[in-house]
Amino acid sequence: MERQFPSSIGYFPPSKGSSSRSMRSARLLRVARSEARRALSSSSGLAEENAALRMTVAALQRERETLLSAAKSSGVQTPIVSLNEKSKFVGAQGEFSPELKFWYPDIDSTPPVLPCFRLIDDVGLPVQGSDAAMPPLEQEVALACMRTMLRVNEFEKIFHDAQRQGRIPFFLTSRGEEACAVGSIAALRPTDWVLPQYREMGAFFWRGFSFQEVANQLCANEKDPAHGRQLPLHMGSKERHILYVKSTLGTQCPHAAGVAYSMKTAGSDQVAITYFGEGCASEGDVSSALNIAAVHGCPTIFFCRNNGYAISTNTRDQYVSDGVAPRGLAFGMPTIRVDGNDLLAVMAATKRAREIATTEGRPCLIEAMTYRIGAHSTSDDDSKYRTAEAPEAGWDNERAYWEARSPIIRFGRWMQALGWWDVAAEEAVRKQARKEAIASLNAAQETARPKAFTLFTDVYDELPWTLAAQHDSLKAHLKSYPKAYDNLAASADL
Ligand SMILES: Cc1ncc(C[n+]2csc(CCOP(=O)(O)OP(=O)(O)O)c2C)c(N)n1
Ligand SMILES: [Mg+2]
Repeated sequence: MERQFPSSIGYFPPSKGSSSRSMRSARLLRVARSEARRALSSSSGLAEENAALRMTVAALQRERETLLSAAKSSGVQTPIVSLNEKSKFVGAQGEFSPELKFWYPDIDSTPPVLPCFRLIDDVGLPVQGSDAAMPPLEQEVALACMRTMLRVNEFEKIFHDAQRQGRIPFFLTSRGEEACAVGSIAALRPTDWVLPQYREMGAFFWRGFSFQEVANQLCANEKDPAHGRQLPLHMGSKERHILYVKSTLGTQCPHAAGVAYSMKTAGSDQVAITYFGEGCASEGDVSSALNIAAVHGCPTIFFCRNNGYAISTNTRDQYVSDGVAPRGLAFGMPTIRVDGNDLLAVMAATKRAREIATTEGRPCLIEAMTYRIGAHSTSDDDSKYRTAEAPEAGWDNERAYWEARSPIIRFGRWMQALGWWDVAAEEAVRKQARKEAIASLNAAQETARPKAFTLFTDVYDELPWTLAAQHDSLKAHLKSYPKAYDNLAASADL
């Protein structure tokens, strides 16, 4: 079993002057961990794993309450949940901070290593000092975020397997990075423009894409609005204010500056958000986009998902700087680094970025630190290059370490502490999503292929002579070999 119990669960520093209390804490934690380990070792599925994790969280919470009341009665200021000393993300390591601070290059003197903003720790407990920046999140919105992350997760599992079975040609997952897309899109307005890279399924689902719509696109059937002419996952929707995914890395970024500029000149208060990976950030287009957006005060949110890898390239072969954030500062825009596996921090940072973009009329950069759990795509074998060592002792490998810190687990624990979430709720959402995903795959595969004539539509009002010649040639070809193209039987439409 790959999933491991987080060995570093809970950050309860020994409280000053109270060794017996800290010894009791340590003992309680040891017991909780061993209970959970026992449950996990006999676990055969997600429900058991979740139950085990939650058992420990409950123990941690009980202990936390005991510490709190002891501190209160003795009048001692006891740090309850300390900040994790340093982040261990592949792409940049620095201190964590609960302060929602965008660094202004024109005002602040910036530290050599930017801190990483987080509100909840690795076990989903609010970090000390997080109250001020905690976004006011209603239960309904929190539930919607959780459901969306889970639905992304389940949908992606089914379609990843479908690719392995040869049912679709290509797929990639956002496993482990769900909070980047969901936390940021939930902080924006439905009319703000989105210019995705390709790992932002959460943004599509949040904006109302159904499983069936995505399945139609993946299966390239006649219900796909792009008539199967795009690579799988390269979708978009004008009504939902999402521009099409483009394969040419980085091109979304200058477009985002342009879209935001047009919103500004039209007097609209819409903003544009563009997502890009740390690998994509090496494209010249990204630097051009950052500069032009800063110079022209375009209300653009540049959202960099730093997940440690660009296909097989580890970040240490991508840059030697402190991650990607310094580039925002260099081009003159307010910049923040955020724990991308903390949905609450991502949401708070994006909300603030939107405020800055609209009220100060300038772009912002958010560098969200995360980890790519899956392979780059189904065309990739990550066993060839993934770092074997975990960033902390006690873990099988790097991937296992990060899987245990997945945004779904962390946010789930945070919700559970509020009484908003439990194992049964999670299982119900997962089960329903799996059912829906399988049904959407089957329905999409049973739907007819696009008509052959759609190869020539939607770009030119009148076909140029070059395409007209290709049209005639295809028509003749299909007529000569009708049996070879039975799924293009509609050649008569040409
Ligand atoms: C201009 C361009 N160069 C190279 C590629 C091939 N390519 C596709 S994805 C990718 C890696 C991108 O990594 P990153 O931006 O970190 O995003 P991630 O896949 O990690 O989410 C590369 C090199 C491309 N699609 N476009
Ligand atoms: Mg990457």
